[in-house]
Amino acid sequence: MSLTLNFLRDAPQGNNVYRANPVERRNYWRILLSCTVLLVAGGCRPAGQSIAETEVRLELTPNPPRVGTAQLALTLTDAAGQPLETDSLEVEGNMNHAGMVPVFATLRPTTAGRYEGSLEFTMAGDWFLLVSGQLADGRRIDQKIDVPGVQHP
Ligand SMILES: [Cu+2]
Repeated sequence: MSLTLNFLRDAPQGNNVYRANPVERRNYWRILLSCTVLLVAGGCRPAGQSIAETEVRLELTPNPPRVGTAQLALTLTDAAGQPLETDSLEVEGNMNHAGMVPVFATLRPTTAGRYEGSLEFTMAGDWFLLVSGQLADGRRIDQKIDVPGVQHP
């Protein structure tokens, strides 16, 4: 653990940070369900509102990424820079071509708003990661992070 953290701290700042984009949600059942729960709790936010306010930063080790096991460190904050906390985040890794078997990872919180785990890049090329989770207040996290140019080992 400490080895990984040291490696991340020593990495050049800004050079291994990947930006995320909100994912358009197509699962209306879940929207309906979460809105129902929120209505019971006293209010329903428009679907997607929270997603635009989310700031996601991903650090990958090694950097640049290459085929094999990658350490993921993801920080999740709101528009005001406050950490967003949840028990776990799910990551699905996929590539920009058809017929690829996706890979999965579960990220666990280390400090407030920071989540870590590992993922297996199974092929060189352009990848993207779909990050999903649910905050304690019911808001969902659905973000896409492009990870282009995963190198041969
Ligand atoms: Cu592939």
